[in-house]
Amino acid sequence: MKDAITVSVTGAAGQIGYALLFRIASGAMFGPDQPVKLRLIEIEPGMAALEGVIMELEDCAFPLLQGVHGTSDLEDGFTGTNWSLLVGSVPRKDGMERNDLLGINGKIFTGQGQAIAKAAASNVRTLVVGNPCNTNALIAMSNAAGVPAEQFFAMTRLDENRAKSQLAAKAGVHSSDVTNLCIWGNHSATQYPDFTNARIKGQLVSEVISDQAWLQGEFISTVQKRGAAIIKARGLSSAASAANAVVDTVVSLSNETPAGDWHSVAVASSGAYGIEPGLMASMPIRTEADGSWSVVEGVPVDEFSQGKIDATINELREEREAVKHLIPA
Ligand code: NAX
Repeated sequence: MKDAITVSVTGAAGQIGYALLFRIASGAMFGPDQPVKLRLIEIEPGMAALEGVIMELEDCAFPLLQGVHGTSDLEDGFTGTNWSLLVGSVPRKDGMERNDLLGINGKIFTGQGQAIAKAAASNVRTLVVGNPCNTNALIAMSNAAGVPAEQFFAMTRLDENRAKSQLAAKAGVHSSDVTNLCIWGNHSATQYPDFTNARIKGQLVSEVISDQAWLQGEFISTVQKRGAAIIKARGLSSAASAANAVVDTVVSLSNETPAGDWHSVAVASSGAYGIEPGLMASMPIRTEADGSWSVVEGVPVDEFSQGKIDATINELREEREAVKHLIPA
């Protein structure tokens, strides 16, 4: 039997938590022979609901689940963790400006970054889901003294999956036939789903879908606004698909990327593609068999794409400016 992987999840009693924890415990994230331990973190008002979630996890009698611990104490929650999944944050309310949200949620991620640095395993990887996830990840990373920047990520995989399914529907193929789909920049309405390099059954999308106006217009806006469309239809924000994207992200960061392909996740830029170093920006990423990752080099960026990338990177710069008081020099 392998040693268990410890996974900490914040906001564990929330919607995404409820769709995510059971998949981690069932083996969907780390495979059918990898035991896991869960450390679930909530704020005090969420602790009663978390007790219920823990009872349900126990009632599943999952063969791979070696322990569940619920807490509202950050250091306790991140003790010995190998993967910290930062899902919890405060939702945007009526009348709240974007900068208010950045400030309120930003403060959560300073404390979490510090606690991860203090309590987690040295190999801990952190994936931020709670919005605005790129900038929250930047704050957590900047406050986690001693934890290497390459161990922090923010999630754009839901956007990648949404883009793949839109292209597949247009081309009349299965979503698994769509590869090389990169989301550039911020997980927000400025994100750029790059159709110019995406492939359908190995062929460039433009060779399969001739409707350039759709690609440059409706395709991009459908992906950018999909979250809002789900809120409108369901009355609640996407949760099961978000949880699925968390599973996909961790799987892709833990296993070798198929030859020639890439996956999307926001990482701390080291200057590739002219993206300002330090910003947490989504890019095309490759993972090696040993779990190390790198930015895929040489992906062509045409004039149209560059304009879209500039806009989303600019938004990330503005977000960083709004929270600069939370980022230690
Ligand atoms: P919920 O409101 O259902 O759950 C959030 C949970 O977090 C609550 O139980 C709350 O008590 C807890 N929480 C709040 N502050 C906390 C803190 N400081 N420490 C620990 N727990 C805390 O939201 P849910 O639908 O689960 O969404 C969670 C986050 O994911 C939101 O910020 C949401 O915007 C974001 N999303 C990000 C996506 C992405 O692709 N990156 C897509 C889905 C989702 O919109």
